[in-house]
Amino acid sequence: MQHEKFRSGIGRNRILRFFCGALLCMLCSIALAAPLPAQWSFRLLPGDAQSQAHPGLDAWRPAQVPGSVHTDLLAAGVIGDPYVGAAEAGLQWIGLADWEYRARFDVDAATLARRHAELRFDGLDTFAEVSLNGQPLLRADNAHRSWRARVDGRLRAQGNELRIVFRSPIRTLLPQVQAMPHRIAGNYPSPYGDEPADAMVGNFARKPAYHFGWDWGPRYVTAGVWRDVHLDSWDARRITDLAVRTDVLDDQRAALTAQLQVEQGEAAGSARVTVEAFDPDGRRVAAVEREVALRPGDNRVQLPLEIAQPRRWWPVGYGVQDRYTVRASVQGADAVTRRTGLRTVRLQRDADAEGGQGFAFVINGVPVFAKGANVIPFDAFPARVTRERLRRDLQAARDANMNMLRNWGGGYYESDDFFDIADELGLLVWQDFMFGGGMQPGYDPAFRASVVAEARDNVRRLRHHPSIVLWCGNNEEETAWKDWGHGKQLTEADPAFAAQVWQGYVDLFGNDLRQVVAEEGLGVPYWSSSPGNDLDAKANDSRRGDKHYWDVWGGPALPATAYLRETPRFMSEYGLQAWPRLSTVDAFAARDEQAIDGPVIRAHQKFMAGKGNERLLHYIEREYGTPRSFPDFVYLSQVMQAEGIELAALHHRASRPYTMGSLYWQLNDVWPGASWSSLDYYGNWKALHFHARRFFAGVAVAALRDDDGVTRFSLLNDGRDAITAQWHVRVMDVDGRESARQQETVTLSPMGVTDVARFVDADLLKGHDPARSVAVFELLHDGAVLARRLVHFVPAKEQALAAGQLQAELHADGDRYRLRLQARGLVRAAWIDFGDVAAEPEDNAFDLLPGETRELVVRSRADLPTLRAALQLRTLGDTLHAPSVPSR
Ligand code: BMA
Repeated sequence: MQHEKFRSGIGRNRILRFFCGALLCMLCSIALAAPLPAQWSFRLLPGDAQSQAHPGLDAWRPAQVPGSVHTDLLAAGVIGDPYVGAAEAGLQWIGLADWEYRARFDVDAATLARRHAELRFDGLDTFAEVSLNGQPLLRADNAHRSWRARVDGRLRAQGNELRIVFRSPIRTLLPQVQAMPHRIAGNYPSPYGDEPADAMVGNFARKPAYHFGWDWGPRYVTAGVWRDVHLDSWDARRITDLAVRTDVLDDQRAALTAQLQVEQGEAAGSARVTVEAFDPDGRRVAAVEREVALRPGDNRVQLPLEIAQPRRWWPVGYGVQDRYTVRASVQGADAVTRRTGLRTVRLQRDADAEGGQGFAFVINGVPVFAKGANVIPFDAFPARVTRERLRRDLQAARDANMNMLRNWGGGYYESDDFFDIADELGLLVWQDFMFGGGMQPGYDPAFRASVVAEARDNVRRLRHHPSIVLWCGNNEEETAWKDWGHGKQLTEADPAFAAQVWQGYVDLFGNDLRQVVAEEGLGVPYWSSSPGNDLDAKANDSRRGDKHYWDVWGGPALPATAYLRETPRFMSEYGLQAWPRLSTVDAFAARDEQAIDGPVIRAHQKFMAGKGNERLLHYIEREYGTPRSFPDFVYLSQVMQAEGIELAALHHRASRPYTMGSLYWQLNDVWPGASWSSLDYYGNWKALHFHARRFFAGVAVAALRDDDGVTRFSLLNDGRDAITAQWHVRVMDVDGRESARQQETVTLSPMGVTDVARFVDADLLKGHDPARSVAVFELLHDGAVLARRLVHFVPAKEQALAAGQLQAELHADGDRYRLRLQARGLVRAAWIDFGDVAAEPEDNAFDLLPGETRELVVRSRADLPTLRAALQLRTLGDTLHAPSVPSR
């Protein structure tokens, strides 16, 4: 916070800031309409077919709004926890039933006295029939958009009743899907028999796709009021939208245009419109006022604003995240505020001499190498996701030196909280529209109109967030059609229909959504599909556009070293799975259920319909050998994931500027289970997340050894300044005897890669035993190690790693603890675990050289004896060579 430092000595400014801040808070509260204060209840719709198997559910029970029918049934004690055990099969009936929600509410005199009123539903999931006081109000069929209904004169002071019937999406859509002579590709078929595998409805519903099950999460086809309901009221007019467009942004000035939407009542009139801008310290830095004529209905009002010496919003690592507040007020209407950041964004698409085309984000004129991960929904039931949970996982992303997250298209458009936190933390967001895979009826004009309404809604809701730097049409639809056989099969079966489906795709993603982003997106670029090259002939091309690479883990299941031979322009997906730590597994499986092939464990492993552990074993066995117990399996899965993804990410970074991004699959989890995530459902860091903090650090060492025994050594510097430092390469045996050393002073170019050398094994080993050797590549500055990477010459299972090489002592130090570690011989993949005792070591999942010591801070509320008793240490040597199977 550089600007804070410059100002901190000036007392008068502090006081001014306090008052301006307080004023802005008041303004914000005016702008946020409070949720409808209502008593909500729910029931199975009387007469529903499920009532025979589930009697008594047509009685009203208390409901939570925002919420979902599954969480309401759980709270009512009707069902058990959908995340515990193997609960899914027994809960699919919920998605086949119709449900009814009811809200009873009173309206205060001030609201009643106003001329106009509107009920706004921020999220109805999905096929909903809404009535107010016994009269129909609206019908909804899209969970991704908000729905509004005017209720002028329809409210009373007491005893209003809102009813919402939610129809089963499966039963609603199945007849039309079954009537199709040929089907379009869906995603994951239900293994539970609630929906026929050859007539999947998910792609026909504008409902979060992952609710129908995904390869990292359960199938819970839920329903309900998943976002807030508001009652808005006004008299002469109201502001329905405020956007701030940046027209010019340089060091001297920002020229902005405030775009207001003003809804005027029945009579034309005129009103004074004021727009003000407040700088990050709360000082008013610009204001404009104008009398405008207003026609009945919708009016667009534009006012120019100019800010001198603007403070820019930067992605983390490039500068501060300054934000301005813009306030618009119209005489006779409530004021509206928007918090925004000033930045420019450009997608650089330079053609190269080999026929390739780049893909790079340029923010405020600076090319940014994107480092980060893909984000999936944070829960099967989105209303359970609190701001605290979002902050926890986004903060963890920033702490791991990420600067970009991709919001993947199979979920839902994230909450305002998500983007507010991303803005604050300087995380760039690649935002997909909500299409997760397969194909959809783009040939149906009504479907497309629904998507356009949804897109307009969300782009308008989110466009003031400086974090959003790309709107992307969908996830993997184009590549699925072109490369996975979907297009070919349908074309063979019914060429005319296939042509219609493809044309629908082009209309929707090539035209409709592009146009919405051009009209509403305030200059943020649009990209039709990930992976793709914006409707180029080839969809997943390493030389053009962005790339998803799944030959490692997926398809041929190549070894992780294959990552080194895949060099795309921007890697937007690649991944390896791992299980979460044992305390997370304990949350859904009893200890005696914890077996690699146990039914509860398989129920929480969604890849290849529960066979994902076979894929995991394939990778673990290749490099580390066969795990001897479930805890070994969990640990080795994390080591494998971390080491594999590290190889890929460093290779992507070392390929700069040809490659300009590396987003691994995936950051977070939807529930406790096996997945490609680096953070588990509870926010615990897997080994990968600790590795990410090192391999995404601004300065890092890439020493990448391929199967041919060649190690490419380069130094990475994302910073905007050159760095002069020293590199060392040492080769030693597992007991620390050094056999070779080289070192040199080097200047690392800014925002780039400094290639140092290529080593063949023989140059490094000089005849020493590869199984007993390790090469240590380091970058040092003033004697301190800035970055290090170890290179091994044989798979870990063949390396001479011994058990019992790590010693630990834990001491209290004021309100925290210090853990002193000492390695006798080479220690790989040390893992510090306190079991069920809450304790966080400041680092984990690291290597130690023979003889090396390291001291770590541990934070915990537990006392010293409890912590000492809980402490468990593991290393690769212990896991592969300890005489007995470790217990816990
Ligand atoms: C990708 C994604 C997801 C999926 C993941 C893991 O390609 O787009 O649909 O969950 O792979 O298989």
